[in-house]
Amino acid sequence: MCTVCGCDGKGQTIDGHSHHHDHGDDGALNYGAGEAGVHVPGQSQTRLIEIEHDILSKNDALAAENRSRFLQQGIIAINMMSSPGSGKTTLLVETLKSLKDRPVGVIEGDQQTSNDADRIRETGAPAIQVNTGKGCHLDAEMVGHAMDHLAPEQGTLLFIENVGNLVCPAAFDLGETRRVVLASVTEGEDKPLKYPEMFAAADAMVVTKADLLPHIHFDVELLIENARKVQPRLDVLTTSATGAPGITPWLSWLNGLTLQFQEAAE
Ligand SMILES: Nc1nc2c(ncn2[C@@H]2O[C@H](COP(=O)(O)OP(=O)(O)OP(=O)(O)O)[C@@H](O)[C@H]2O)c(=O)[nH]1
Ligand SMILES: [Mg+2]
Repeated sequence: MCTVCGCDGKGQTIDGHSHHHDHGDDGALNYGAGEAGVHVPGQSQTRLIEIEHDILSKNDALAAENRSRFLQQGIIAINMMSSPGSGKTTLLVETLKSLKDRPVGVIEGDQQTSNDADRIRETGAPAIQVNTGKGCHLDAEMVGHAMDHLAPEQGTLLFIENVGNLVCPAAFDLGETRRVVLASVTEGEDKPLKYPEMFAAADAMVVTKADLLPHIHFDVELLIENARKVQPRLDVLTTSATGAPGITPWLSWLNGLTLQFQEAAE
């Protein structure tokens, strides 16, 4: 029996009240065990599924609009996601410095401040900041509005830096061409297992801050192994935006993607 709430470990209390958590073999209280995969006090699992379906279906319709707009304009849109401080903006700044010969644009998502868009504009690249307030992720509508303001030219390589968060951005399709998750070497090898939705939804993982490897205990191979447990086809690019090994693997990946799209358009 659960010593915290008195339930029988299968979601039933001894007085018959239903709970939305289960107990795993490891004894963890699992609030994601219900049909909705999430717990909100006072809401049934059925209601939560209805709410999620309602929100995500509206988002999916707007994401489809973004996707066809990207296709029509030959725009490659990269949705970049990670926990706060993994190095998204720093990687983008270094990337943009290397991509002076092609049209680029950046949509920056943060709860508050224009710090990141300011950093991007210093490279000369056009950027628009989206502040989500209490929101913890970008959604397709925000990206559509940002596109209206940014008005990227035909063939733009568009980077979308999502709000620093390893959970919520994974659920929201933005209409992007590819999803990229960043994982820095200071975060721990177990992040793909702890936040599987994010890694399962990604096309590529950029391992960042690899210049720090000589100074810390971190097993890159174990991180990759864990990530491929949740997404076996994940591309992996190990980088540092501030030292060795540099960002060449990431730039090559972007080039490969561009060639793929150019060939498909011909
Ligand atoms: N050593 C090292 N530090 C880095 C590297 N990339 C970023 N940093 C540092 O990590 C910190 C966070 O970097 P940001 O690029 O702002 O991270 P972010 O993911 O954009 O952060 P949020 O937008 O707040 O989620 C800064 O102090 C950077 O200087 C790297 O390759 N190596
Ligand atoms: Mg940033």
